[in-house]
Amino acid sequence: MARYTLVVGTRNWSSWSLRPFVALTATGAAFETIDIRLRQTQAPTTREQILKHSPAGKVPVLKIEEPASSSEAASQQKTRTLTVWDSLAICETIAERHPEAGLWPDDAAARAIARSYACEMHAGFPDVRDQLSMDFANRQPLPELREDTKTQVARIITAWSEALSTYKGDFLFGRLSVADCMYAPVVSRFQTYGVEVPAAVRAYMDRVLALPAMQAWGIVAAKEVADGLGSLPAAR
Ligand SMILES: N[C@@H](CCC(=O)N[C@@H](CS)C(=O)NCC(=O)O)C(=O)O
Repeated sequence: MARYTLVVGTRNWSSWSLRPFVALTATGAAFETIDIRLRQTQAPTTREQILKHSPAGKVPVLKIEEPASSSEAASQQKTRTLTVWDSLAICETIAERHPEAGLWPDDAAARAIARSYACEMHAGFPDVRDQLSMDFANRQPLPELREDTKTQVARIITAWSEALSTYKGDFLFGRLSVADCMYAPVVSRFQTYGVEVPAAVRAYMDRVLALPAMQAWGIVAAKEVADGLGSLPAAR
């Protein structure tokens, strides 16, 4: 049996870390988390702490410890640890290792579109990240949005609406998929800043916010805020 350890950043801020946390929780597999405080400038700095887990120096990181292969075992190695970094790479790895969780749609065409959704989120929406930074446990007034931010917010709402009306399920592609995991931080951002959305999108957001992973994440984020950590927006 593999042993999973997910290394995450300050939960109130770390939008990238939330994505694989939602995916891994959805598989039902046991895992441990290591929480790293973002924005630590004194030793050990955030970067120094992350570098102990990943050469890329960014969270999230998934460590998978499992029995060594027969050739490795021949060289006396009983276990090996695979390190995976980048939120989308981790979600892909989780989906591949847990096909029973159905984290990609069964239908090939739907799967291609779901991948497009995930990648559009992964590579895009810089102004949403900048102006509506994740502040999971807090509620904030909506700032004056730049035109580019408004365009990106509108694109997200359209994309969600189209998927919900096409696939007619509780989540974007019917059951929970990597696409929902990738957008979970945006659900949190829209909730924090009270972004106005149509009723079907509001209902979708409520279902995402009710996921056990989102509830569990929120408890730790609220504790961070109460303890004085995570009270300034940082991660985008
Ligand atoms: N593309 C990466 C981005 C990860 C990223 O930027 N993570 C931020 C925190 S949310 C980080 O590790 N920052 C390091 C630092 O603050 O020193 C992913 O999807 O995982």
